Amino acid sequence: MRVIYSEDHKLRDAKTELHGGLLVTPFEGPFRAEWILKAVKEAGFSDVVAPERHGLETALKVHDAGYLDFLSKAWTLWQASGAAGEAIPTSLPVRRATQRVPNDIDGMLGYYANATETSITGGTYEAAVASMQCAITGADWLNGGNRFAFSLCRPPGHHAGIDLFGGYCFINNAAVAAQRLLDIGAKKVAILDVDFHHGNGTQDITYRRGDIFFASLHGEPANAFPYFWGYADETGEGDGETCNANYPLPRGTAWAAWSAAVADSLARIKAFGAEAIVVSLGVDTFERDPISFFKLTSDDFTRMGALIAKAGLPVLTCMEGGYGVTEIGLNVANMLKGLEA
Ligand code: SP5
Ligand code: ZN
Repeated sequence: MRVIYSEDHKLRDAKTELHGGLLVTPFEGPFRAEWILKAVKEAGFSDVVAPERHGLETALKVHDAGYLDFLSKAWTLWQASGAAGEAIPTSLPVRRATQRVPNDIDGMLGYYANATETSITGGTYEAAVASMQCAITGADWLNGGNRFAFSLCRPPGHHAGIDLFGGYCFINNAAVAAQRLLDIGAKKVAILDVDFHHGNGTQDITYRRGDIFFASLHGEPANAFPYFWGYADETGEGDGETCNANYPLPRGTAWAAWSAAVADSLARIKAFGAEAIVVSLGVDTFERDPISFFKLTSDDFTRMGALIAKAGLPVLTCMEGGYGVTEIGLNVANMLKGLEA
């Protein structure tokens, strides 16, 4: 399995996350990619390469152009506004508000946010672009006839919508990878999101499309971030009708119920006719994750990989969440080992 990794993830090193009423050190930091890289190398995945450079051509097919432009200049505008800290959205265009992009950076931040825990900092955009390039390079590796690739994306992407950032995400790496697979020859692909949190950004991007099947297993929205997306009755619209499958699961969900849901999602993906699967891999389903409530063990991640591989399709794994404990590295390595077993 080829691993695609960029040192540029380190450019995303926010000092603040709004959590529990305080500005804390973010759960999503550079140490995550370092722990994961170390563990996958120790597990024998030694084919680690840097991503190819790519511009925004593919990203522009899944994101709004004004949004990407905003991301590219948000930090500069924020600094010019004289603010002392990192850029945090405060005013959002909620129910019945006028949906119009403000000129003021404080207003723009709210317009383009779907959550306010995530600060934008200097280097965030550059790191997000490098993360996206890892995803594209992984898609190209599959297109070269290889069955597996692991894009060690950081920052993660699955909460980034068409024109929305939040949940530690800015550019939707998995959606860009799926778009790339379509652009280079696939007719239909699937994104299987096994992060603890609903992939609301990915769902936003794919919801009206018939060429990408999106399945997400996650903490039930009534009790888990992102709260306002991820119910089972969100099944797709227009061309994407029936192409969206949500599996909201309760507190304490462990392997038995989790694996039954993933087996169902894989059957749907096969029936859809996907030619490849992009896995949004969050290991925040781990029993000791600090912000989540599932109960998967480290061995369950090996089983997860094996179960996904059994679908018989090429698999591009893109890194999403997983926090706090060094086992995030082991859990990722286990999933990749399970895929190859
Ligand atoms: C990529 C990814 O995993 N993003 C997750 C972003 C979650 N951010 C907000 C989480 C709020 C969680 N509150 C948990 C309370 C635990 N006691
Ligand atoms: Zn997550």
